[in-house]
Amino acid sequence: MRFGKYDPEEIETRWQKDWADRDLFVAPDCADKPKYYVLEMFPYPSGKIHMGHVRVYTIGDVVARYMRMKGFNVLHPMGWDAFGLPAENAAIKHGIPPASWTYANIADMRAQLMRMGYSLDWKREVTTCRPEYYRWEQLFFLKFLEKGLIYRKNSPVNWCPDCHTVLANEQVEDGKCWRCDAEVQNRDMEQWFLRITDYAEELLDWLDKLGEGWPERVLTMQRNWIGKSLGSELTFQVEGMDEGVTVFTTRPDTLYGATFMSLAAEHPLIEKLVAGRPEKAAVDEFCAKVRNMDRIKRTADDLEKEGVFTGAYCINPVTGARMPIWVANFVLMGYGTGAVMAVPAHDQRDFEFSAKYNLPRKVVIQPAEGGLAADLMAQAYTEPGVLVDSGEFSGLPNEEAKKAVTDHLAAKGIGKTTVNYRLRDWNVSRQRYWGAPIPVVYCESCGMVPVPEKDLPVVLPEDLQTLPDGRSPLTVTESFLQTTCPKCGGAARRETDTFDTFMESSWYFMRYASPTVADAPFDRPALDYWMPVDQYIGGIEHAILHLLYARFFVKALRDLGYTAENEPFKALLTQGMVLKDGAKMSKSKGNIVDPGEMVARHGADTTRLFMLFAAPPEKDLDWHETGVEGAGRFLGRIWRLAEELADVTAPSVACAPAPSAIDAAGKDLRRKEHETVRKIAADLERGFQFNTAISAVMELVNDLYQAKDALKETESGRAVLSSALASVLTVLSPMTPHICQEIWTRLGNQGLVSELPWPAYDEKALVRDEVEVVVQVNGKLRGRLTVPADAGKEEIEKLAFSEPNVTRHVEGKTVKKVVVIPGKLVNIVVA
Ligand code: ANZ
Ligand code: ZN
Repeated sequence: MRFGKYDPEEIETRWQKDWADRDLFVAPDCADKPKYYVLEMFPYPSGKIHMGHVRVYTIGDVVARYMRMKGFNVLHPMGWDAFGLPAENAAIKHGIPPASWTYANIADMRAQLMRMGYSLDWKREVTTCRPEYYRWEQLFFLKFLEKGLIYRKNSPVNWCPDCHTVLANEQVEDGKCWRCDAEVQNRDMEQWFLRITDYAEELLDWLDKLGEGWPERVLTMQRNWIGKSLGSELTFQVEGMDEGVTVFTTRPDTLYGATFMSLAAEHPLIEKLVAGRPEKAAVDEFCAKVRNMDRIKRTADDLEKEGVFTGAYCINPVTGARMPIWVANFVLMGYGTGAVMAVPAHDQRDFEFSAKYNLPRKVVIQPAEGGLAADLMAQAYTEPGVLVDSGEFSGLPNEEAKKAVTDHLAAKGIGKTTVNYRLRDWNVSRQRYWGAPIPVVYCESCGMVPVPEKDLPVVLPEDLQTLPDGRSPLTVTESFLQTTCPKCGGAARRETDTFDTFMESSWYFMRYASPTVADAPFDRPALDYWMPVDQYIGGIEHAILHLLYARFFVKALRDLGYTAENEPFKALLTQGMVLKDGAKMSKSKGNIVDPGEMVARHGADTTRLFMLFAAPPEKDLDWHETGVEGAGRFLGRIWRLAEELADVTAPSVACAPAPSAIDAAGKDLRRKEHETVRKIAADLERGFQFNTAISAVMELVNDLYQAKDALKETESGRAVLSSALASVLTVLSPMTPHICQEIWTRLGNQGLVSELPWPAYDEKALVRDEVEVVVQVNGKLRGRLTVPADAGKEEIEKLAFSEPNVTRHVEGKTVKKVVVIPGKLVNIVVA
């Protein structure tokens, strides 16, 4: 039989159509079968898929196809994270409304993904910029509001004074406006916050329970972001005022060494402290400057420590010393109490600060070897030690002293132990057009009034254009703005802020369970059946925010009764980047390889195979043309092998039963076939190690090439070849589904490879053949043994001694020595 030239384009598009026509990958809402939900992070519709997309969706597709063959009812959906800033930037640049840009991109990208042959359930496609989707987000907002889980607060935004507009963080470059280069300012505005901090402890606890399924480094990143810190709050009396300053400290053991006080520039007490003092002007100026710095800069280790003295003092409650009160740029208002008792001998930031402003330093913790002296220190001593110069606490190990000092102050009513989290409440409002509207209105008489549930969705007009200066057109569109107050019926204006796009990505994976249900966010039985996601796959860049917000959302929705789930993602795989010449592929580097071109040239199967073969999924992958060509050559090799064997083999299943009268060569190939099937399953179960799995198939194909001419000659040999070829196609089909299906069909097999069960190898087939071992007694050949090829030395020795002719020659003599060379010979020395 002639197969003709391997034409990936023709084969791939034909089978893709066939699969779509059959609804092959459409998942039922529920079933009696065990389910497996595999999900890759959904893409932002930027217009073109890039190699990073191809990599993550290929990995997910192999998982989905493998699990389907293992008998699971698989859910593998796709959708679009469709709101966001790039659409608005494109709108300004090209003069098209963000909506049309987005929808056109979705259509393009959908076609590109379809061309890759992914086993996606396109009937469940979710597009977050559609009111059918975001109306439920608006409903959750109302429920959160009712529960007090969402609130409004004044908070700084990036403000461009020239454009008169709020800038997203991505629009601030080096502290300057991306459009006009003006110096960006901080400006306070009313913003909406979700109380994720209410869930800090639970979010932290569950990280332990997620355990095995999540990469350790992601768990660590989440733990650090939540940043739980056990410490104490201690209060210092301000000299000459009826005020106290409360600090948060993790080191109450160093209280005797606290020599001054540092406040955040936003600390509410500052105004009172400097009122009427000569220091006021300098302090005001400094505070204004610091308030304009962003949080990241303020917490950087290498920040140049700066401060200003307020002129006021407070009193150290244990030493009675006067501590000058300073304002310092590295103290944040949002953490602890916004005030720090400075211990320059034992805290590096305080050390640097004291060095710069000549503030006193006092050693209160000595290392075991002693010898620490305040004047001689080059840096703070932050290690454990024993308390010195600390009154009644001197001599205590510092860990013990933490509790003792706090208890001592607690007895006086000026201290207590506390827990602090680095995690901040989540600001969910954005001053942008292309996002889901926040469903509240402002009425002159009633103030802020939530839009009633029955009036949802508040639909975002899709025909608007982002204003040339970047401002949201919602702020000037009367038809959107003007409404009536749901409470009093009077005139009201709509909220023009929209949701942070992280809101949409915090629950889309739940919507996939029942994406079209119109009277509720979820169909409960479907949701209960499919959740949680069994395997989530995505980039490490989402290790913190997206995953944390999604985890929080599930817990918050659970507490509203929408789901019984505690966590969204049972297991997480973070795939590596796609590099070219050692650098991440990016437009700015000009090293982009376009997947569309690759597929046109080599086909989807070759592109997929290269991606899977070039590196384990969690490692970075270096794109190189020779590797792609190699992958293509391997598929060509399988194509020609099948073509050659088509006439001599018969349709078969993988790992078919052994034919009778199988000879040694047949047994060898059959063993290799079963070993390969076993190895691939093991590699996939062990963290989806596709690259080693593919190597194993390559070896099997080599063996097939070597054995085929001999095996062709016998009936049993042909049966072995048929089964081995069926195994190659079956186990490779999750990775290169089109070519495997095409060959499968051409060989006369019925049905679809992707509907076959994952082959089960036969333990017996793995057993090695028997080999002959010669037995010598004192150098003379006395017998021949047939033993299993993998028999151990002991077993061979026993068999040798039970051979009658050998027994005869050793009888009555003393055995001096036995040498066993497995697979070859046994030498017995007797005297
Ligand atoms: C006195 C002290 C002595 C401190 C010492 C440390 C070492 P973590 O572990 O990250 O929670 N701190 C408290 N509030 C702060 C704020 N708003 N901005 C900047 N720094 C702040 O850090 C807690 C420590 O960070 C606290 O313990 C406090 O300094 C400082 F030898 O208090 B410590
Ligand atoms: Zn009203």
